[in-house]
Order: sequence, then C-alpha cells, then structure tokens
Amino acid sequence: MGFKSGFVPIVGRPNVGKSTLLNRLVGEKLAIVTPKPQTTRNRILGILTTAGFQAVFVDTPGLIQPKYPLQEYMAKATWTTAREGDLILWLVDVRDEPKKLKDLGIPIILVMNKVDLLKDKSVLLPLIDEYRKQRVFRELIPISALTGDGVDELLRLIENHLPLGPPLYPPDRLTESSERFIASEIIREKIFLLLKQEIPYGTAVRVEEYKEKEETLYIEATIFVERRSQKGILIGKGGGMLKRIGQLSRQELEEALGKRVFLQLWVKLREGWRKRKKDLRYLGYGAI
Ligand SMILES: Nc1nc2c(ncn2[C@@H]2O[C@H](COP(=O)(O)OP(=O)(O)OP(=O)(O)O)[C@@H](O)[C@H]2O)c(=O)[nH]1
Ligand SMILES: [Mg+2]
Repeated sequence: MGFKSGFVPIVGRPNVGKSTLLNRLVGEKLAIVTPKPQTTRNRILGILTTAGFQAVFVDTPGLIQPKYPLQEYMAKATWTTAREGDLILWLVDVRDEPKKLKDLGIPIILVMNKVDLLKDKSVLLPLIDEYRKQRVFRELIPISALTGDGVDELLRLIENHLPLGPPLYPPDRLTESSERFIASEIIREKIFLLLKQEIPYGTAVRVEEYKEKEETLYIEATIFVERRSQKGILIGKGGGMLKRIGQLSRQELEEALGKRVFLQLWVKLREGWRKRKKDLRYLGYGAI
C-alpha cells in the first residue's frame, strides 16, 4: 500500500481536551493546556510522520458563538482549519450530552474523550449508539487523551482514513510554530493557571526580544492587559504574581530548550485590545 498523508484538524467545544490530544498524538508539548475553557486562540500544527503515513494534526480554538473580535478571530481560525481538513477529529467530552453535528462533507472520526472520568463504563455503548444514529461519523472511539488510553487504536483509524499522498512536510518536522510563539504561549499558560476568573481572558503576551548569547537565551516579553485595574492584579503584591509567572515560565522554557533562559517580563495596558482589529494584528491574532 502507498504512503498516506493529510491535514487532520482537531475540532470541538472549549475544554474537551483538543490541545491535550494534539500533544499526546505527537508526543511533545506543542499546545498549552489549562483547566480553563478558551485557552487556545490560534491554530497549532503537530506533525506525526511514521513509515506509512504523515498526519498533520491541527489544534484549534474551541467552538463558541463569537461575541467580540478576538473570539471572531478564534472562530474563523477553527472553521477555516476544519474546512481545509482531509479528515476531522471531532472531539467531545464523554460526559456531555450528545449534540447534533452537521455533515461537513469531510470524513469525521468522533473521538469521545475523558473516559478515565467515567465511573460507570456501561453508559458508553448506548452513547456510541446515539452518536452513530447521526450517520455523520466514519468511526467512533472512546479515549483518554490524558492517560493515553485508546490513542494507539485512534492512530490506526486515522491511518485507515487518510488519503494516499506524499509527505506534506519534511519527516523530521514537528510543527510550524516559531520558538517565539511557543515562548509566548508558555507564559500565557502560566497566566491562565495562576490567575482567577476573567483576568486571563483580558491578557495577551508578545515576545519582544528573543536572542541567544553565550549559551543563554534572552527573552523579553510584554503581558498586555485591557483594563487599568488588571495591571495591579498581574503584578501582584510586591511584584509577587509577576515573579511567579516568570519563574514557572522560565523553568519550563529551560527544560524544553535545554539551555539557560533569562526572562524579563513587562506588564502594559492596551485599553480594550480584544475589540480592536489593529491591536489584534499586533498581538498575533490577525491574518489566518
Ligand atoms: N481526566 C481527563 N482530563 C483531561 C483529558 N483530556 C484533557 N483533560 C483536561 O481537560 C482540561 C482542558 O484540556 P485542554 O487540552 O486544554 O482542552 P481544549 O479542548 O484544548 O480547550 P480550549 O483550548 O480551551 O478549547 C485540562 O485540565 C486537561 O488536563 C482526559 O482524557 N481526561
Ligand atoms: Mg486548547
């Protein structure tokens, strides 16, 4: 049989585990993961190349009804990606009520995630039946992106449904994300993990400097907030919060890159950036 390849978008509601699955499928942390919905804001590629196929997985922002321009960008990123897919992984939380999905004219695998959280596994079969009645899925499979349960089987299904074709990227390529982007995302992840409620949603991170000098990586980044009151919360008492964000980010960057990292963080106000097209472009949420 010939080589297979294709784009495989991972699509679904916020928080169902799309980014966790992307990282699991390629075996590297390429996308940030937090317990908060709407963590992912951009499309993120994760490329898996084996002897028989190359799957270009694309993590996407969770599907929502957009209410302001940043969310419009996120929704556009998801739908544009989904429409360009050769095979879609439609991810749901196995505990959620089944919703009807319209036929997109592209083969879809229904991936029922978080089975590890099911106390009573006997609910699985009737649930699979209910989804199957929709007649839009080529395959249906329960998995746990967190523990890896079912993921090998999912990869077999993916290989079966990929079209024949040559590799789309060099075989050693993992992603299209730049190191700068990954650094800004790691900082954003710490903000999502450390700050409560609405604060993370009003922040964006921009890497201003990224240069290597004598084995040390110098990174300067700005955390933008959209309201004056958020600046103090991000900096924290005696600068404690910003310090914590910096420490955790630096630790992870050093482990991921295997070099010493010097990280300088700034907090700046950019009033209402989530609603302004020009600001969105400046912060990396512009062209798709
Ligand atoms: N127990 C369990 N938790 C999971 C599983 N997959 C993901 N999670 C958790 O669910 C939360 C959301 O995971 P993400 O991967 O960020 O979800 P997402 O779909 O990318 O979310 P958005 O980017 O916000 O749309 C995190 O706390 C994950 O650790 C799973 O299989 N089992
Ligand atoms: Mg995500």
